[in-house]
Amino acid sequence: MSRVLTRRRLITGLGYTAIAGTVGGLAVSPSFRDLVLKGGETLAYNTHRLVGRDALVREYSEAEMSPDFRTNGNTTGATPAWEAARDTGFADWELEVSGLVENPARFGLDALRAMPARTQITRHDCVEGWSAIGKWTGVPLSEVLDRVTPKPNARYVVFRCADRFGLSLYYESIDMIDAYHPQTILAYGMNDADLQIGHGAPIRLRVERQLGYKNAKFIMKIELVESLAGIGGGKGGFWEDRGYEWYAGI
Ligand SMILES: Nc1nc2c(c(=O)[nH]1)N[C@H]1C(S)=C(S)[C@@H](COP(=O)(O)O)O[C@H]1N2
Ligand SMILES: [Mo]
Repeated sequence: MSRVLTRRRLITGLGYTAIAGTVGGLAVSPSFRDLVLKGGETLAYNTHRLVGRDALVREYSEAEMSPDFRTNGNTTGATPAWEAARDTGFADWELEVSGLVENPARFGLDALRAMPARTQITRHDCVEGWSAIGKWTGVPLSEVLDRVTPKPNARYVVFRCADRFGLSLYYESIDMIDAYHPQTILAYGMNDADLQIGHGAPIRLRVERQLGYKNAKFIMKIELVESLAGIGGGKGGFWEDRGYEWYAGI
């Protein structure tokens, strides 16, 4: 628990400091006060939306890749379905895509690999204070969404994972803007090899404008929803339910 609070203070603390420096004694409007009170989350969200829905994060060269990319959080799936799929080398694994879509579907790894692919070398920033530059290959989430046709009231994409802390399964969520961002991919490859189990095999999310914990590993199911209220603790992710920001903009 103390680790959670420390991490949270790190993010929101930075936001407060930055804004307080700018405000310095100005009479602030109610909306600006809102922004200050909500801290870094709102600031990062608004900044990203201002620079544009498709603004790309920096991509790096092969020479800049980290020699070691550590794992963090859970390093294996733990549900019977994931374990059974792992035992077939993920040949039997299927991604379920459901919720507010016209055509719910299931995609095996071969089907995902047959879709248009994207490779990007990006920097992963963990809220615990480490970063690593890695090469990710996968299918843009937009390609998958195009095949299931989201309904107009779909507002969030929820990622259901196969690992747990205690009794709680890991999950995450992003909005439709990040879902359609060109660098948002379902990665099945890392550093020119198949995605290793420790990094979230068979697929993990890369959502490059946000911190490490948003990048869900061991994905089993993608669900489109209108509200995050009924899911987990209602805050949009495993760590969000424990105090982290939902919008973890970098
Ligand atoms: N399913 C799942 N996804 C997860 C985690 C996790 O524990 N379970 N940890 C998150 C955190 S905090 C980080 S920093 C990254 C770590 O990814 P890596 O193991 O590839 O370094 O995965 C994120 N995604
Ligand atoms: Mo992290």
